[in-house]
Amino acid sequence: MPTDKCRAIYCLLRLSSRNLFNHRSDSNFQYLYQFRGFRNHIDTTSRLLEPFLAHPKRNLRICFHPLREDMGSSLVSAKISGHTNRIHCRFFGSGSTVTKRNPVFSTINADDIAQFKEILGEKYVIQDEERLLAANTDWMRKYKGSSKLLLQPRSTEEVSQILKYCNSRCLAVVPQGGNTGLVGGSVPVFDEVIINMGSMNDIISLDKVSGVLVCEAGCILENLVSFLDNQGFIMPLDLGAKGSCQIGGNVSTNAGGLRFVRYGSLHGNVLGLEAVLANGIVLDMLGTLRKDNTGYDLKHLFIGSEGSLGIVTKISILAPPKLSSVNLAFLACKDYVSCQNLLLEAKRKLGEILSAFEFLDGNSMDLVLNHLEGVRNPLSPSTHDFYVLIETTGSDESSDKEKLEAFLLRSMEGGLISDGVLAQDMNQALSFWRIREGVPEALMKAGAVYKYDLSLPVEKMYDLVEAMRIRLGPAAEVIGYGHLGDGNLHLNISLPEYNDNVLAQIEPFVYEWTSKHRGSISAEHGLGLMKANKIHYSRSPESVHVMASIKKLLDPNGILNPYKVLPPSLAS
Ligand code: FAD
Ligand code: 2HG
Ligand code: ZN
Repeated sequence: MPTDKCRAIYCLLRLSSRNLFNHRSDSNFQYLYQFRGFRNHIDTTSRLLEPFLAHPKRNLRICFHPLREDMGSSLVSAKISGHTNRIHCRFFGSGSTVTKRNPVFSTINADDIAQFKEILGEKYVIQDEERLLAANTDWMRKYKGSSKLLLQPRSTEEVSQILKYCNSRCLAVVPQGGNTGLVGGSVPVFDEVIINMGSMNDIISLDKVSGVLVCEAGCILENLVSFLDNQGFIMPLDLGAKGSCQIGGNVSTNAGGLRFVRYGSLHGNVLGLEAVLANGIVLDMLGTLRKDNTGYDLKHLFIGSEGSLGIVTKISILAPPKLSSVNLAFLACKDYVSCQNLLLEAKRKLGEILSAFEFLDGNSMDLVLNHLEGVRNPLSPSTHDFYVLIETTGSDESSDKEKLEAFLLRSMEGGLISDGVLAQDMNQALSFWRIREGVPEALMKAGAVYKYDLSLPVEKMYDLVEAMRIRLGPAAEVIGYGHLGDGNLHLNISLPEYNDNVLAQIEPFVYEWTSKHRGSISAEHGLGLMKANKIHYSRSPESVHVMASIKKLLDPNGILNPYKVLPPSLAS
């Protein structure tokens, strides 16, 4: 047997001889779990938006001004006869995408501010420049709006009054949760009013028999995780942004995350919702029943519609019981086919206890090691082309462990795994997760990034990463990672700075490739602003037409999150 393999098998056996970590018995679990949560930091020292310039009837000389040298999102300014004027037009992500401000929308005036103060009280009507800057800027610092107003409602009634007023004045709004979205959906494009849901953060009830949690939309995911952990339950959703994202944002993006392979989509786990329509009407769909076939199930329209049909104010969600035995293995595979075969085997042999199956390629690992402090490769000194994390969660410590060990040894002997280590305690498990969850953060530190979140047949998925590497050559770092267990690839292209020539090589190629393989151009992040004009790559014209009709019915003035999700020409 090659020495590498011996070492790996030894490692697996040695480390798995103890139980890995036990949620119930470890009093430090809560702290460590929270530590794992990602904390969002917006760079408040970023420059404020320069005003746009415009003069529709003249020939304009248009020039691009990157807002930050390292993040090249572009504003358009124009000089007309030596004067600078406002142009209501922006370029985002793709050089070919131009968004124009819809002139139907009104502009905020003093009467509006007075009205909002009347509804919310002075403290919750925010015009402070620094806070506006953060709320106008997305997590990637790629999309920046120029809103002059941030509202923080504390009740459904306040949300209703805000929307009723905005609708009557034709003021456009952006619902905002934790602002961790990755497609430019959570920030204004122009001067839309930002409605941040963070002050609606009450946990309303937990039914310990059914496991149904009811809470307000502004609850931070990690706070719900902690609350449920103390009560002997878990959230059916886990993602790297848990320290900042809100359950309302998760529901509105239909977030997938790390546990999808086990617990499935929020379309299955969310039992009920309360949402406020554009005209202020409150839709009470906050049921807590597992089964309810009375007519159309309207809540599903709001799950994944990215704030374009209504503002979600309350949620009821099914929380699975916390189980006592959790194990995590960090493995290396020599090639992508081995990762794929390992997944097939894991589904067959670990079936009922499999709770995560994630992968990252060697380039993603290098990026994490180069940019995140304190992270090390648990399998060094060798480096590998692919890494896989397999987590199991079950109720029988000894048999779960036995099952996983047997699976890993068989996979190692069969050549599917070339090296591996089982976390021997919670700290080690957290350090393994840090590698996988740290990839988006490492990408941000590396410079500019083009992100694609694709659903593809698993056997084809990595071909796209390789095709992109050949296409772009050494000018860009192409990495592939993601939720292999769900057929979800995160293709990321990292560059020192944004470059329109490189972008022209990536798009529309990436969308055409995905469409040709019958994939989806948005597996879990949504369409937002980035892909509003790309929906046709994954949905038929007839489906898009029905979506536009639904939008028109629920939001006839188009005030809710304009320019996002659907092509603006259809939505307004
Ligand atoms: P925001 O970013 O504030 O908003 C997202 C969208 O939802 C916007 O269109 C906004 O208008 C709308 N919205 C927000 N709240 C409401 C509401 N109450 N009512 C109506 N509309 C609303 N996503 C995944 O699916 N899986 C992952 O594994 C994952 N990992 C991530 C890791 C990192 C480090 C980061 C930064 C992001 C990750 N994301 C992931 C992307 C992101 O979609 C999720 O973080 C999350 O679901 C967004 O929640 P949020 O509260 O931050 O919403
Ligand atoms: C993840 O799974 C997130 O880590 C982010 O969905 C993906 O950065 C990305 O492309
Ligand atoms: Zn993801």
